[in-house]
Amino acid sequence: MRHRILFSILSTCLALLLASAHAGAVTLSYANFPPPDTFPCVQMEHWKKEVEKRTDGEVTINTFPGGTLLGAKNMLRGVTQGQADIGNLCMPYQPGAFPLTSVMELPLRFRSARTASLALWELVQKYQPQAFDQVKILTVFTCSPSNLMTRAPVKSPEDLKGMELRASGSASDILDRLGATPVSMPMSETPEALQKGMIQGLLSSLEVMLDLNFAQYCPYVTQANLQVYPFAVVMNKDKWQKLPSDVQEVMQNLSREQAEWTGAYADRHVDKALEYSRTEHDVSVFKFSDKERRRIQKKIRPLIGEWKDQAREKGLPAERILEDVRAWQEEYASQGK
Ligand code: 3IO
Repeated sequence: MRHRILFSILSTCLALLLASAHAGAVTLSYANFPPPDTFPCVQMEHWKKEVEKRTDGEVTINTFPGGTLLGAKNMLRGVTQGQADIGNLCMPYQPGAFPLTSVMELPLRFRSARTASLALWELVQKYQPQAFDQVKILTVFTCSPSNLMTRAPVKSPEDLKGMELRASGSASDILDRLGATPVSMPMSETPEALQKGMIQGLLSSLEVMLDLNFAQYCPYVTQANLQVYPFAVVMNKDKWQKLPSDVQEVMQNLSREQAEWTGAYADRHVDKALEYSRTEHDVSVFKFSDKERRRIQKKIRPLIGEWKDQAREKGLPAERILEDVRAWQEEYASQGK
């Protein structure tokens, strides 16, 4: 009798121990730099939900939006050093640090974030960029094609002359070629700069008109499709290698799907933000004529050649990379835009 009671107590303890060891066996922190409502954080919450669901509760992801764990510019270093297990970084915030994937920042005229995100995903699979050697890439994506959000109307490149506009990476070079005065900073610093009048607008994807309420400060939008901003979600390598293989598999299988989901979400959200800007803030949306577009392309096209020279100097097969990116662009654009 005593033995039976003892046995049942012991086996209950064992069962509880196993259950608690299973539930939340792996807990990971995920750092992000912009506020929670922005698309990089929406994709983070989507990924968290999918991973938790697909691992049956074996994994718990704790998310830290708004730069509460790591900021925009120290994301890669912070994840490499283990201050966060996972982090979302925007490559153009560290010009020169990503000589291969910076091809995505060029004025290649992607027409959607979905297409650009899938092209970037293919790019990192095929070329395994060295800049990410110290981390594991979980997924990649881009924002939707960038346009101008300004305090004053921009109807031709001449209107940009001397205008202080916020951008980052190649987007700043593009603004420079068009005669504007680029001010480089991460998106997370832009709301304050706009509020204080330090800048007269920005070059980025339009969903921030809604998510960061830039419609309040920028009554003018000029659709120009100048470039996209590429992002990468990276994980500390040691933490990755210590994950159970079933969890690694879930994350691996989610990588491309997540890139596509995020791109499609970003594109949808731009449409919603434009509708909001027009109806709630009476924002004027202007589109350059074909003639203006050709003049602009001519001014900024040399950036592609300059990227090639820099990439070649670093020993990269620049020509082949560009050809591949253009082929993926065409392939994925043919599925939608
Ligand atoms: C972006 C970055 C953070 C939050 C929302 C965003 N929408 C577009 C971007 C692209 C970007 O990184 C930038 O700096 O324009």
